[in-house]
Amino acid sequence: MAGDTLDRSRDRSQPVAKLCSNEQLKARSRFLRGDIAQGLIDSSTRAVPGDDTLLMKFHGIYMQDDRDQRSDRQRRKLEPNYQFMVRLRIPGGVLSTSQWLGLDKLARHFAERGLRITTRQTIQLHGVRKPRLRACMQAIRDIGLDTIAACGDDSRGVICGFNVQSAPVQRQVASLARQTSQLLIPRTGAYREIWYGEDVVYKNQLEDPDYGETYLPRKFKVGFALPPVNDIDVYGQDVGFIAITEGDSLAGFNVVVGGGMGQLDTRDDSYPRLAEPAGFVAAERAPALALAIMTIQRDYGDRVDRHRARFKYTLDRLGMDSFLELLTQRWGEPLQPPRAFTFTHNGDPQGLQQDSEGLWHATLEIANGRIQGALQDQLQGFVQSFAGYLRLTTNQNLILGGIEPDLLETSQWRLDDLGLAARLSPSLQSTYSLSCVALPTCGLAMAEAERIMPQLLQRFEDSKASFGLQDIPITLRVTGCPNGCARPYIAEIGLTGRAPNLYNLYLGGGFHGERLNQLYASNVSIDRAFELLDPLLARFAAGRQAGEHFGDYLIRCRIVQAIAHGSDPQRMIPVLEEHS
Ligand code: SRM
Ligand code: SF4
Repeated sequence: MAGDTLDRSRDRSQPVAKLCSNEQLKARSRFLRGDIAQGLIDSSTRAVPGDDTLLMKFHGIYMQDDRDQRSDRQRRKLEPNYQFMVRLRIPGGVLSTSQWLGLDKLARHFAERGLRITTRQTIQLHGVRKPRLRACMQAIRDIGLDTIAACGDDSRGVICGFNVQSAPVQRQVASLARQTSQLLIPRTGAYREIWYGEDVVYKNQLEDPDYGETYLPRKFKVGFALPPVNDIDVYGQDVGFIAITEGDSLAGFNVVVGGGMGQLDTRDDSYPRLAEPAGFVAAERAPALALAIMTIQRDYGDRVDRHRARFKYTLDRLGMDSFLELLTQRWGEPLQPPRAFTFTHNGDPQGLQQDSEGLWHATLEIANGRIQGALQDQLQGFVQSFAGYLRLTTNQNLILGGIEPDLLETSQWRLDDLGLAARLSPSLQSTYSLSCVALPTCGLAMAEAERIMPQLLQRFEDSKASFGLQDIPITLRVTGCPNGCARPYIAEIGLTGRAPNLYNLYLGGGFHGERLNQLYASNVSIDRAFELLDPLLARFAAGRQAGEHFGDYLIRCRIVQAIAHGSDPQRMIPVLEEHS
């Protein structure tokens, strides 16, 4: 077992005095307790103190305020409209119908803006108020779910792709994703103590042995993909497991390491990076391997400069060879060489799919993952007498899974009756488009994303159609800031917010999520972005080779330069045709 050979000591080369403030806070938090419990009962404010907002992230909770109301409330000398975003932990995104109905109920009761499916296939509730937070967390527990480590410097929600070709392999991989999540979550009793009111005794060093008192230097993300579908963007994960099958059984996983999207536009030494192959591991050992890699990041990650703390930077600093040596020491043997596989796309399946055991799965398109108003009611109505299960996708859609063949027709009628049937056949382009939450809740947003996506998508579809490209999927992703929550740097077209209605335009990502895009123009309005895109779409329509994707065309014609898995920021200087 990898866990037996782990060196649990933090890298002592980083002097405590120099550690960034988050590190000091974690160290004195008594395993994530801080003063959260006291802050919750302070009725003089709807906020919690600054330190506790950071610690609450480990519990899956973010303090936010409604940014649409900020200046008005400031003028009226009112405190910001503080509220909390609660992010659930749903490894692999699978929910039972009763869990769905439970979430639906508690979203109506505790939150505003319904349910939000995220790009890591979980649910977020926005707008929960402080006096009701504890009751909300208990209601989540009562439906068999939790929010532990959904945010914070720990292993985040473990994601798992979806592939109907082999149902047994799908089940096995999904189960390993759940096991990995279970193995990597913090063990601290703080969560049960604060939210459930349990009497848990603070156990000092033994409370969270795999993490230690300062947890990880930064968030850590693990995902499982099932080729030929790269729906989870496995190269964007800190650790990605790519299922390798032999016939109808799972042989194991190729392991890729060091992916990540977030960057700061103000720092040249911050960059998105694609994960690189590290080797192959037998299926049942994947969770332990994820833990072994996580402990390398725990011990070697940068705890002084938080902006360089993600595992991708640790890996670049150590070098792949040294990382593999370290891993061999902790793992007890080298990983086997990676095996052959192919990815063909990275979106969700459209409409109805039948799996290898005959069960049907219906993908419902959920624009930007937001489920509220009439849609929330329609889904509630459907799920009330649905015999299958629900699967959230990393493209923010909802799959009605496990429909028995003899119930398919009835399910289709019911979808039709409830006004949901059109969601089975969304436009091709919407299947390949993604945006992050951004305004009004995200405190880091500099521009709109979710709220402008419907108009932007329509405009892009019109543009494509005017060049006869309506049947060609192009991955399009929009985020409200450079953090990249909709993984924009892997898209063929990425727009990342810089200021109200100003975006950086990135072009040339790989359609299968295998290549980063390049900065093509900075600080452009949406109108200007279309002025730049239209001539490129026209050239693509005229000069496209059979089956060629937009991103590949831009590379072939040297409109942008290819960067593969590389991470060298010097190589990110684009070959610009035009600057704005
Ligand atoms: Fe994210 C921070 C929303 C997936 C990179 N992300 C945030 C926060 C919590 C803002 C904050 O720190 O105050 C956003 C909350 C907005 C809101 O109002 O709900 C936020 N991130 C989201 C979600 C909800 C986007 C969505 O529209 O679905 C996704 C929730 C995932 C989940 O269920 O766990 C989400 N975030 C991602 C992804 C995609 C992924 O993981 O596959 C990324 C890029 C991959 C990566 O991590 O490199 C991502 N989020 C970030 C970053 C940049 C991290 C970095 O390395 O620099 C931040 C900022 C930070 O951590 O400092 C961030
Ligand atoms: Fe917020 Fe930026 Fe993430 Fe969008 S990309 S949700 S604006 S942090």
